[in-house]
Amino acid sequence: GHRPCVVWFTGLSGAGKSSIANLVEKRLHALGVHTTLLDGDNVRHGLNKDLGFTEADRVENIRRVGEVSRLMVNAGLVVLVSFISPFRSERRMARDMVGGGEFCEVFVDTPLDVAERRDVKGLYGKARRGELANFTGIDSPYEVPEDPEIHIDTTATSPEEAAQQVVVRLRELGVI
Ligand code: GGZ
Repeated sequence: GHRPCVVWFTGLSGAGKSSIANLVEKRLHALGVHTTLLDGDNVRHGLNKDLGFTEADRVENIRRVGEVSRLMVNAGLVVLVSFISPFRSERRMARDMVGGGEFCEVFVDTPLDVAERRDVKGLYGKARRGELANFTGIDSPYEVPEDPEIHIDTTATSPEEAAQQVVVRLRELGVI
């Protein structure tokens, strides 16, 4: 069995949040845990397609994701959430919405220079050339989590190892 909760991944664009969240989901499925995954791909193209990347839109993005997460936790799921969620105040808002006992924050810690060097989608390049405004880490802030339940240093940890660390921690927290 398992206890419903939200596992909230935060970090820069290209930090590896979605890769790790997907691997965690596979491992949880193998353990018979019912999960759902919310990320930019399935939320920003649907529910939140009216929102961009201004500060106000990011806050509204996270507010809606927090509300949906709460509904899904109440439906009994382990909800994996993967958004940059750059502001401490909005992560706090999401935690308060869901209820602190059901919220597990995972900081996917990839230094800006590492994410920028990878630049898988070419977005950092565009931001540096001025073709993309308000890009997190370039001309929009990322506030580092102060007290996350899980802190992953991706410069020292493979995605598989990171997923394993999350699963171990969820076991320690009594989620699974
Ligand atoms: C940051 C942006 C931007 C700007 C487009 N700033 O690497 P990706 O492509 O797949 O992840 C990024 C994603 C971020 O959306 P989130 O909903 O996670 O952001 S937030 O929590 O701050 O609301 C990136 C892409 O969208 N992207 N423009 N200006 N990332």
